Order: sequence, then structure tokens, then C-alpha cells
Amino acid sequence: RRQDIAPGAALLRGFARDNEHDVLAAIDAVVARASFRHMMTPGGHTMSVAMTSCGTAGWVTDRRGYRYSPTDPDSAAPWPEMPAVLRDLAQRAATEAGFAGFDPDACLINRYVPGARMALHQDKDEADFSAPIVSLSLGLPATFQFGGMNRSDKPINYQLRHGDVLVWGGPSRLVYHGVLTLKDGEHPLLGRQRINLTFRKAL
Ligand code: MD3
Ligand code: FE
Repeated sequence: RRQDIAPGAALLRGFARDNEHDVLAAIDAVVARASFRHMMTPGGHTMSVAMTSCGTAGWVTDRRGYRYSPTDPDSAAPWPEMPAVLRDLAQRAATEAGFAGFDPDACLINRYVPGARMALHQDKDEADFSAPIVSLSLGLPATFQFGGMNRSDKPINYQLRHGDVLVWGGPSRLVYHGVLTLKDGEHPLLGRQRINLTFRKAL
């Protein structure tokens, strides 16, 4: 059930399969109040991945830079609360990976349609790197790239499928990572898309 892929990094295959319907309903409830949108990078490029958030803070990007915001810039309202079913899932996964006590305050929800990708990057906008990041993949499979501490380190590729959960902490917290261009396909529950949730301690 648990595959250790690097120090501090664990892959929990199919971890979210048993309550996938509750998880999807919780995501739908968030998206009903804070829609997916394509944000702009500080360099002026529109991201191919559409995003929204729930929790006390949400990750945003615009011409001013990357940051966590307590409000949705589209509505100026606070982000929707993090649904308990999602927070509990992230906490159970973190515990299984050796990070008991994980208390996420932000959940970034990424939507990929065929052709969307995420270039290699580090997640370093969070205040405290001692907390792990928990990621949940849903819908179409994707190839995830797990690199090293330098952008030039050759990444190892992993196929992520519906229900897989990854936990990144300790020495793996700041590794470069990305997602290759999503291939077309049809998922029985989600259709032609992949959704990825990342639970973070942002503040
Ligand atoms: C490794 N998302 O939102 S999740 C992101 O599938 C992001 O949407 C990808 O990278 C996605 O920032 C990958 C897996 C992941 C997330 C955070 C990490 C891997 C990580 C942080 C550190 C190391
Ligand atoms: Fe990331």
C-alpha cells in the first residue's frame, strides 16, 4: 500500500478510492462557490492548468507574483472552507507516511484537460517547510516528474492514477516536480479531465 519513493516521499496507491464519491461531491461544492480559472504567471503567461482553492488561504498568481491569499481574487470573498472529508483524507495520508499532526490550512485544486501541463517547479511560497504537502490525483492518469533539488537534476517519472495519494515532506519537500502534457482519455467518473488536490500548511 505504501511505496517510499525518496526520503520523506511516499506514494499511497489508491488511497482515496474507498470514499471517491464523497471526495468528488466535496470538490463540486467548493467549485460551485469558487470556479476554476486560468491564472496568469508573473511573466504574463496564462496557465494551462485551471485552479481554485479552499481553506483559510488559497494559492494565487498574477502579474504581481505568486502568493497565498485569504480571499478569492475573482469574488473578493474568503475561499470556501476546506470540507472535512478532504482535510481528514489528507491527515490520514500524512499519518500513514510518518507525518502525524499535519494540519493543512490551504488546498489548491488543479484541473487538467488534455493538453494541459505543469512545468518543473518547486513549491516554496509556504511559510513553513517542515510541514509536508499531500497530493491527491483524480480522473485521467498523468505522468508526474519527480526531480531533485536542482532544476537540472534528471527527473524520475511516475504514472499517477485515480485515487493515488502522494506525501512529500522532510528532505523531499523542496524537490523540483512537474506534470507532463495530459493525454486524452475518458475517465468513468470525471470524463476528459484530471483533478489534483494539494494540501498545504501555507500560513
Ligand atoms: C513534490 N501539482 O500544485 S502534485 C502543484 O499534479 C503541483 O497538479 C502537481 O505541483 C499536480 O504545485 C503535482 C504532487 C506534488 C505536489 C507538491 C510537491 C509533488 C511535490 C511539493 C514538493 C515536492
Ligand atoms: Fe508543485
